[in-house]
Amino acid sequence: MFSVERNMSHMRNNFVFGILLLLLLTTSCNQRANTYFEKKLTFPDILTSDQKVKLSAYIVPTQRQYAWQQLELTAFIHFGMNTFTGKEWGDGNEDPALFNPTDFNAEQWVTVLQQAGFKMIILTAKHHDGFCLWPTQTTSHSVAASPWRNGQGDVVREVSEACNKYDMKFGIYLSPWDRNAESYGDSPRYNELFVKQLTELLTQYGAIDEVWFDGANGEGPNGKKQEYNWERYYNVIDSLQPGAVKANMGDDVRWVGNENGLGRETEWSVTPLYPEINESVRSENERLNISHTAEDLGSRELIKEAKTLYWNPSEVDVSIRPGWFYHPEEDDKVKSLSQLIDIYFQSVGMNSVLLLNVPPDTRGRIHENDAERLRQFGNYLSTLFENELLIDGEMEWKARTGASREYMVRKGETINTVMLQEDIRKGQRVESFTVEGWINNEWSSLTEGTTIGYKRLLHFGDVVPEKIKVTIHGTRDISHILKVGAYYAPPLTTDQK
Ligand code: FUL
Repeated sequence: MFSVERNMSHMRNNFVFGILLLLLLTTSCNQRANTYFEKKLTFPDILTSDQKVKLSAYIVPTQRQYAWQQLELTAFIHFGMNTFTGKEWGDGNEDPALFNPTDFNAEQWVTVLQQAGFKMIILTAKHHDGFCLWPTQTTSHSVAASPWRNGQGDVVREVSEACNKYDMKFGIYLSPWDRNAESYGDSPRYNELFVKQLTELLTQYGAIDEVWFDGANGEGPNGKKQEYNWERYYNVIDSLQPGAVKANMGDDVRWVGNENGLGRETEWSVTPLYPEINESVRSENERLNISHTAEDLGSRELIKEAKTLYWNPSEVDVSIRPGWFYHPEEDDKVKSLSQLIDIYFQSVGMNSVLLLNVPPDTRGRIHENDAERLRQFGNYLSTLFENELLIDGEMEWKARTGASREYMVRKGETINTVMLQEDIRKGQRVESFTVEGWINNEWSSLTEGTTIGYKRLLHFGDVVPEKIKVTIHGTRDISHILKVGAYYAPPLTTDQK
C-alpha cells in the first residue's frame, strides 16, 4: 500500500507527485489495483476538479480505523464525581470524599454491554471537573483521596481488567478542559500535566483502543485560555498505543455533529474536515465553510474546492438517558427500544459507529432499567440479522455507473430491510443506488439512497419478492460491493415502543 502521509516528505516536489497521481488516473483499473492513499491525500495544484473527485475514491482507512469501523457498536461510560453530585458538569471544587460507589462492579458493565452486542467500552477517566478515576501522580484530586476501597481503588484498572477478561475493547475519555487543575490556562504547564496523565493511562492499563478528546469548554470569553498542544498529544498516543484511534478532537474518528444519535443520509468518510487543532486547520475549514455540524462534508462540489482530504469517519455519540451521567430522576427516562432501534439504523445504518452512553449509578452498577433495555436491544438486533434472507448476498462485485446485480430471496420470505456494504479498504465510492423487488412479474422500487460506505441499512414496507436488484447509479470510480443483505424486522409490540 502506498501511503502518501508517510511518503510525503520524500515527495516535496509537487510536480513529481502530480505526475504520479496523473499516472494513477490514466492507467487501467488492473494496473492501479494496489494504489491507495491511507488516511490523507494532499492534492497538487495541477489536478482538475474531476481528477480530484476520482482520486478521492482511492483514500482508504488505516488498519486501526478499519478495525474500529467494524466494531459498529461501542459504549460510553460516563461515571465519576457527577454521578454523586447530580451534576452534568462539575466545577472542579467537589470534595473527593463524595466519590463512594457502594457496590462497584465493572464486570457487570462489561457483561451487560457485551450481551447486547457492544464491542468496546470508553470510560470517562477524567471529565471536565478534573476528578481522576485512577490514582494519578499528577493531582491529589482522584480516587486515591476518596473513601472508596479506602483510597486504594482504581476504576480504570478494574474496567480495563474486566474488559480484558471478557475480550471487550477498552478506550478512554480524557477531558482536555479541566476545571480543577491549577495550571489550566498556563498553557505549557497544563500541557505537561495533560501529557503525564495521558502517559499514565496509555502505559499502565494494557491495550487502549480509542482515546476520546472532548472539544467542550465552558470557560466563556473571560475564562481561562488554554492552548492545547494537540500535535504533541497525538504523538504520545501514536507512540505509546499505535492501535488506538483518536476521536473527536483526535484525527482518526469524527464527531457526527449532534448528540441525538442521528447520522447523515449522505455520509462520506472521505472529507476535507479535520479537527481544529491549529490556526491553519481553522482557516482552511473556514475557507471551505465546513464544521462538524455541516450537512455536506464530502460532496463533489466540496472536493473540487479542497486542498487536502482525509479518511475521517463518523462516530455517533448519544446517551441512553437524557443526561450523560446517572441521575435517579431519569430512571424512567431510559430510551425506549424503538428509539434505540431508530438510533441504530441512523448510525450503524448510515456509515457510522454508534457510541451509546450508559451511565452507571451510585452503586457503580448499570441500573436495572438500562440493563433490561440493552437486553431487549441486543435480542432484537440478533433476531433481525441472524436470518439472512438472500441466497447469495456475500457475492462481491465491482460496479461501474449503471451496473446492477440480482439476488434471489429465499422462497416465500417477507422482507422489509436491506443492508449494503462497500469494501472500504478499496475506498468509499457509491454516490447513489436503488433497490428493486421482483413482485408479480415486474420490478417495483423498494428503496434508494446516496452513500453506502462501510454499511447502509434501509427499511421499507413488508414485501415478498422472488429476487431483488441493486443498481449503482452514481459512483466516483468502480465501486466494490462487498455484501448485500435482506431481512425481516419484526414489528414492536405496544409495550416495546
Ligand atoms: C460533551 C461533554 O460536555 C459532555 O459532558 C459529555 O461528556 C459529551 C460526550 O461530550 O462535550
